[in-house]
Amino acid sequence: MRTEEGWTPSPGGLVRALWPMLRETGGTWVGWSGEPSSADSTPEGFHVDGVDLLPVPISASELELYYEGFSNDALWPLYHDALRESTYDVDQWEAYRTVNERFAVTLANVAPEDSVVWIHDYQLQLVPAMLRAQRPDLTIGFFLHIPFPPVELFRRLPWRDDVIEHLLGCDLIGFQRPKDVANFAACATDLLHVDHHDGIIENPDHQTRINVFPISIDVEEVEEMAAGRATRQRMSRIRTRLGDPEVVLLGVDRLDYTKGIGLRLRAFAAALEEGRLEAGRHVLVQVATPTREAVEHYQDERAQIERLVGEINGRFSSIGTPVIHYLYQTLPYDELVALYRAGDVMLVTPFRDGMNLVAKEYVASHIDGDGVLVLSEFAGAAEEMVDAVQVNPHDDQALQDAIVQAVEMHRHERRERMAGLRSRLQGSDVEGWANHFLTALRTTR
Ligand code: GDG
Repeated sequence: MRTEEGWTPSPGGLVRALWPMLRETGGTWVGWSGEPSSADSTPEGFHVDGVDLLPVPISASELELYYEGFSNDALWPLYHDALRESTYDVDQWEAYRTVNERFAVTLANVAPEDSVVWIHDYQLQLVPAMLRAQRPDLTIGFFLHIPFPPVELFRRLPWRDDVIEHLLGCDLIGFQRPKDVANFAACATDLLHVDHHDGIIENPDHQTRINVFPISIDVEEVEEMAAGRATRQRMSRIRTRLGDPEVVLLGVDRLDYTKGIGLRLRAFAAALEEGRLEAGRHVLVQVATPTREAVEHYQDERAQIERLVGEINGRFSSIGTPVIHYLYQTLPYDELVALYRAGDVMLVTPFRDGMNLVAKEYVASHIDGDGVLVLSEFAGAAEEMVDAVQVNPHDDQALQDAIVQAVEMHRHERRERMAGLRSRLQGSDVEGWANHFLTALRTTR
């Protein structure tokens, strides 16, 4: 992305995990710059903080067809339990192919002989085979950040065989959960009749390994930020401005229909209605980060959530003390960490989520050893975060009960659960995740 200081990589755990490695190994980061440009342009590579960056151009119309269209209006809903109807459009598919081919050609041109290429996420699923066809010397890995759907759903995709065939161009494919590995194996064997045994798929000229690599966060960085004086001051300022409530409940999500924001708001309102929670004593802060605003499902979701916030505040607030504080904004990361620290109860209630890093960031921020995480069973993070209050977000009553249980939880139990969550998280940070994947990838050949 472009800032006043020039081009910098978008902040985030992935960048933080891979940057030091790329700097050490002299690797190149190939990606979209974040701004549309002519598809024929050949952008210059540049060097930032010891790493070579090479932008791949994507035009405004490709963004609409490839990114907003095929990636986020066909694949994203399909891969998340078909929570919304997917649009299957042949022009979007063609644009997806074209952009994937452009990435493959760019990579084929820059990758040194016999080097390792690591491709990320659902927007680039065709790149592996396209790249292998041009550069069989390369070792190719792919990590899917979102769930891989069960075969009954995946079958709906008109280009289902192409997607699997192209992913099988990899030497290693990493997934978040064992279920994603099983779903992918079932799709590959059912649709393409390939031979699969012990996490290895046999292709005519190579093997593809499939395995689980649950992603994590930069635990140390979040902890350091949480411990800082500025964060502590910010945290107490937040609580004061919220009217010093007994319990601050918190939600932080991209405003995405997979995240279950509406359900959570309704469960909170129902608990107020039934007198299990009380305005003034209990306050909910919901940060909803703007995302994919050009896609209709996202516009609808935003309108529904904002109406709901208005209804609930209208019904339960008094002047100067709303029950829900709603921010449709992207906050600076240090402010987010202060909010995590200020949150006594964190609500992470997606219908489906590859992992969910917010849950991990909340736990890392709670260096005080207190705080309760309410976590959907349908987040990938639920596999590891067994000390959270886990809940089926489709069950209104169970969700309301989980929220009330978290609010009323005795200090002793809160601390015990948080200790369990924190000790598991300490042992699995994003650097370990990246090392684990790359070591597995390097040993595939
Ligand atoms: C995909 C998968 C998987 C959020 N609001 C703000 C902000 N954020 C940051 C959080 C967190 C990240 O965005 C969100 O990560 P999640 O994992 O929760 O969700 P997705 O964006 O859907 O990510 C997911 C992930 O990939 C990684 O593999 O876990 O399942 O869907 O880091 O902190 N950051 C800032 N301001 C905000 O307002 N600065």
